[in-house]
Amino acid sequence: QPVPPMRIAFDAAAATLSPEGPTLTRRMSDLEGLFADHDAWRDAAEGENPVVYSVVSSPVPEEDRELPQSITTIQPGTTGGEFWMTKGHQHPNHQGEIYLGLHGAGGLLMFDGERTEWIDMAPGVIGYIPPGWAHRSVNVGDEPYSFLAVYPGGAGHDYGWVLEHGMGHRVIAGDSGFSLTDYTR
Ligand code: S6P
Ligand code: ZN
Repeated sequence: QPVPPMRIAFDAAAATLSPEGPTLTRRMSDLEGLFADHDAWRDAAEGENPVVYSVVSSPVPEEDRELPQSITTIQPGTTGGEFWMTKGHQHPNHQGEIYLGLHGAGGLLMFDGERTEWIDMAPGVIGYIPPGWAHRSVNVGDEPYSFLAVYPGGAGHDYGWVLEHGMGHRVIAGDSGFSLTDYTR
């Protein structure tokens, strides 16, 4: 059942969509297997269990031929020296997607199974994710990082692919910003 044409108010500064559809919140306990330092992850998950990121969606459904949108906000932080990030996923039927940076300093890490690409994301930057590239977002700053995603409704989310293959590199906090290290699972 396609949705009717609709007006969606988009507040880039507040990182909100209105009207709002489903909202997703991921806490540290939802992120098992992401961070290289498993003990640091478990301490954080069993301790304060902070919200690491949240995703608000417009009411456009994730259905074939629809074009949903969502805003992801990743809180600033590190676990075991790794910057906070999204789980990351592959679209099972290999469809493209765009991200538009809204607030803060982040990065778009992409991996096609062999090659890694990194795009510095800031307000006004569009990151293009081609079909077949798994993608993960990382907050490399000290304030919340937000971006708008626009993606094919039938794209789906394969999280297992990333747990199995990794993302090629990890994003590590350093004295001056961040660095990408080779992947060690
Ligand atoms: C959906 C799009 C984003 C992510 C969101 C959370 O195709 O790429 O809306 O779902 O950034 O990331 P993840 O990896 O937990 O779904
Ligand atoms: Zn996606």
